[in-house]
Amino acid sequence: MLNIVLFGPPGAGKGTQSNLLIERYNLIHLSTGDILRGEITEGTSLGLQAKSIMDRGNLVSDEIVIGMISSKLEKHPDAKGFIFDGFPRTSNQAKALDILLKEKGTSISVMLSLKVSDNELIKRLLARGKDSGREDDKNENIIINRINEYNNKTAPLKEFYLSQNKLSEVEGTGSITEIADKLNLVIDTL
Ligand code: B4P
Repeated sequence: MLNIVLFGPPGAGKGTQSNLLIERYNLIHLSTGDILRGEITEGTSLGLQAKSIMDRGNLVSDEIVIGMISSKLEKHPDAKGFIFDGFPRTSNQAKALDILLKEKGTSISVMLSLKVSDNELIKRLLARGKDSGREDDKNENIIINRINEYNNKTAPLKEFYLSQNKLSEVEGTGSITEIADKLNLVIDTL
């Protein structure tokens, strides 16, 4: 199986690049952000709990997101592989993911980490906030909080995958196709 962790700060282009990678490699896309937003739209109790946390730019609890990923993995027993987009975001999530994949007899193939400057991230997210309706993209202070959450809780996961020899860092500034070409090159040489 080809199992990719697509990694990077908020607005790095994880969702954008995932959409290209799933087509090219025939993978199942698991975006915890999209799943959570789906729960909010449906008005589930999980969605209600998550909404105020996400609107402030904080991370939803590990227990909730690990449970979500576990049930999604079970729904795709015949998948050729998965793209984990926006997951894991904490060391507990990363450890849980390793265990869940081990139970399926597989493991993470690579972590593709997109590198983008803070100024570019803020610019991209404010631009998306103008028409996306996403509360967390509208206010610069909330975007900065998301970047801080990433730096404090999520960025250290690079060490976790580096210690497994699975980290590959890719420059995430440039055109969407240029970045996709660089990601494809890494995957094709695995
Ligand atoms: P996510 O939905 O994961 O969103 P994201 O980090 O904002 O975005 P992404 O990096 O995917 O950016 P995109 O491609 O869309 O998280 C939202 C919230 O959900 C979190 O703050 C948290 O509260 C919660 N959450 C999610 N997962 C969680 C977890 N595991 N644990 C706890 N909480 C969790 O790109 C952004 C913009 O840039 C787009 O407008 C795009 O068009 C543009 N863009 C992309 N590539 C570009 C390029 N090369 N050049 C210029 N613009 C580009």
